[in-house]
Amino acid sequence: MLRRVLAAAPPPPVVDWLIGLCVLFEVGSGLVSFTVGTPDGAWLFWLHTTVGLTLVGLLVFKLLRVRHRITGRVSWDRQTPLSVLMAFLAVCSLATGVFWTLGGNVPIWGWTTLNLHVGLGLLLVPLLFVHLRARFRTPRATDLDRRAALRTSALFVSGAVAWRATEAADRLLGGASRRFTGSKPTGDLYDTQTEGGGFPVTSWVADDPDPVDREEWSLTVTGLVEDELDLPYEAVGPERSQRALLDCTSGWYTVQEWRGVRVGDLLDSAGLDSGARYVRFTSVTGYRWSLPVAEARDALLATHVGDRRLSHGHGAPARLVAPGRRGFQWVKWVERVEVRRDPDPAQWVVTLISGFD
Ligand SMILES: Nc1nc2c(c(=O)[nH]1)N[C@H]1C(S)=C(S)[C@@H](COP(=O)(O)O)O[C@H]1N2
Ligand SMILES: [Mo]
Repeated sequence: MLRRVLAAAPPPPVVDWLIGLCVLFEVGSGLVSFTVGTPDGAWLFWLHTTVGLTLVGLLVFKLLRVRHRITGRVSWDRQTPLSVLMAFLAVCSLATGVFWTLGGNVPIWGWTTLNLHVGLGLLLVPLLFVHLRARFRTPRATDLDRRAALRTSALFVSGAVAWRATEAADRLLGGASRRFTGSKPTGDLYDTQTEGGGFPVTSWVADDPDPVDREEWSLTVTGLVEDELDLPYEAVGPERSQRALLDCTSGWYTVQEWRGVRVGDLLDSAGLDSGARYVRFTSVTGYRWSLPVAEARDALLATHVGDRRLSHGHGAPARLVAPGRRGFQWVKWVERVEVRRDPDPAQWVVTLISGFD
């Protein structure tokens, strides 16, 4: 039986290379997927799942091949503990990924199984490089013959079939409520009654300001505008209402009725200068995100959600509502709107470290 499984494997060096490449692809596609919020990017999630399931097959080949080195018939060398740890992490990150895909979730200290999947996957990257330093071999031409190519293709086809099968299984298990991003309705994950607006308060990392006093707060509109604005809370009046879906990369989503001021109206009051291309929203904490002007126009600075004023946790006095963007881009506690010519690559770092002193 084991021999028959191994007979379907590409040559060992090819398996090893494919594992390395697939892991890197999974980490890359997983990180990029954090920025996908509209269905035209759904293919990235399909690809991520297919390559992940292909990786399951590759790991089976690899573990069957090296099992003697682990079970001790060949004595351990200095690299073996690292290899065992990597195998463990790889199996766990694949298992958590598949489990989540099938609708499962076992929260641990407020972490969803999707968070765990991401964390385990990221841990693998540094270990992979250490492992490569010790065991790296350039592939030889003889490894890459036609048979190896056929077996490799067969493996990816099996991965794609397995992906379709998990989709079907998921539908049978009632997973239709999940988005293409993998996110589930909050009610599946949290006791929504205990949370302010019926959905969880989530801050990406360490952003946790003191409550912002509405009386002292004001919203400035600056940058490439004809007239700078400095608006008190009452002027950010909730005259515009919009239903929008908030999809957090922790794996939950919620549809809410948001009310506030349309960013396009703010920009019209201020008047745009000719070079205006981006609008940057900055929180009292420094956390910030930019949107292209056209997209920003349709965004909302919300002061209310549902029939209530925003709670502190959800970003009072005002937070960005950016339909089609992922949750981490919906800046909370916004105090400054800046019209700019250039994009803002540093926002990627700022969002991660915001709140750490
Ligand atoms: N200033 C600031 N805004 C933020 C965050 C943050 O940490 N700081 N977290 C973001 C993340 S990751 C999400 S999912 C949403 C969550 O909004 P909620 O707490 O109202 O559910 O806010 C976003 N806005
Ligand atoms: Mo999030």
